[in-house]
Amino acid sequence: MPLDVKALQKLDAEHHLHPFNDNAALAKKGTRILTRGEGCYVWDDQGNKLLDAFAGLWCVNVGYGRTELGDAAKKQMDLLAYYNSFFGCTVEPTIELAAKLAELAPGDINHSFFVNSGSEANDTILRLVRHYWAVQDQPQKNIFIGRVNGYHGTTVAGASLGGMKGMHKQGGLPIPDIAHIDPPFWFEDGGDLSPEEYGLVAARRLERKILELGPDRVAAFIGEPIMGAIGVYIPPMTYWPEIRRICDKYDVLLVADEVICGFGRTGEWFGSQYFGFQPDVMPVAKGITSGYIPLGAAMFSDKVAKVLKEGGELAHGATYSGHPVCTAVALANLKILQEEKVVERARNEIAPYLAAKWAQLGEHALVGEARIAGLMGALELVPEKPKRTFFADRGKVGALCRDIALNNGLILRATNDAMLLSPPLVITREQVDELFEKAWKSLNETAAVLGK
Ligand code: PXG
Repeated sequence: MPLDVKALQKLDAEHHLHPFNDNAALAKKGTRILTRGEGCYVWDDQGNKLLDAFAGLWCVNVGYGRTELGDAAKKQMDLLAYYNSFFGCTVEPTIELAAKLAELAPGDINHSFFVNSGSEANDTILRLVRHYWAVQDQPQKNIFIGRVNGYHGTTVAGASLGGMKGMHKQGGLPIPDIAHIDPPFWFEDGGDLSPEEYGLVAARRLERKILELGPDRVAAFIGEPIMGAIGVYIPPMTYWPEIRRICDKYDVLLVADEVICGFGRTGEWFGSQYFGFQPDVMPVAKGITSGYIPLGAAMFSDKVAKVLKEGGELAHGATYSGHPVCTAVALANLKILQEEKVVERARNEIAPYLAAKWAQLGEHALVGEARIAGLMGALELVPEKPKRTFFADRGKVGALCRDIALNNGLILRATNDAMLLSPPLVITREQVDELFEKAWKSLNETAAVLGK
């Protein structure tokens, strides 16, 4: 039976609050209802087939429609739909997933605390890292340093660690003892420096902030290896090793937020591996289940976990910490990623091909920079190429181009005037060609609307 779209839209407008939306405006316009997915495509309520170049919300790494994941969920639900990890108990898939993550995660990041989302992973990290210092008689070492325009989720701790001003305005954030430094964004901020020189300059902002606050007050630095939501800011290769050096010098824990970068997005299993640094703590979510079911984890190195394990009772946890259905689906998802060599294929076969196509899009008159790392990229739309400047009314052109692309059957996300790319890792070369054609056409149509 066809969907009664109008009736559903009415119910949606009446009863459903949407995240990151002007809900009154959306109610007038009517929501788009997605109905089906397969591989890199989704279908909407009008029957339109859309190439999802954003993998849902940076998460559908294995693509849509993998029935193995549903099979794993059903099998676990039939066997034992729920049991918790409190009272000295747990369940088999949760143990197996913790061990699998230890095998996959870089270096000695061998310990997982399970949660339901990336935001909760960061809430967990804020509490447990502060606890880590407190049980070592340094309760005053409790300040987290994040970055302006960083994104770490929307819970109280997540949004506070993040540095988005618009989010801080709602709900009285950030909470105390969180500081922010400017992000590494060469395109806007690099001036005449080479990207490599600029990477060091940007990293040394952390050192200045630690010295300003006092090293005995700073618990941790948190950053996304590549800043996603703000517009895929890919730092120069010099940035992260310098951050690691500074954290070591002042005994500050390094938290790499791998919620987007993790599980193959950059062509490596984790973003820290792409940039060649070793984190101490790592939130993960999204790609851990390819978005098929909610799951996140706060992951810790041997050194940090030892203190947490020997520091008495952990007064933290939720009903669904280590939910068996979610961990069973994660295991099935990681099996696909490993057995089908999805990450290696993305790195060796797709990333170079995609990078070449992306560079071609970078030649468009509207594109000031086409940046890409693995399967994560952005086209920065600018008014006056080759100047590294932005449109006066930031965000309008990006939204226009996004809507035009959608009309052309291509889902891209826009932040400000950057068009963001994050396709399923299983995208084929033919689908990259389709993506290129549709993106080029959409850039042309955007330019035409702007009278360019
Ligand atoms: N850390 C990072 C780096 C993220 O990108 C979170 C934490 C929070 O995860 P949860 O599962 O709580 O959403 C994220 C989430 C966007 C967008 O518009 C990005 C995210 C979420 C929603 C929208 O780009 N990233």
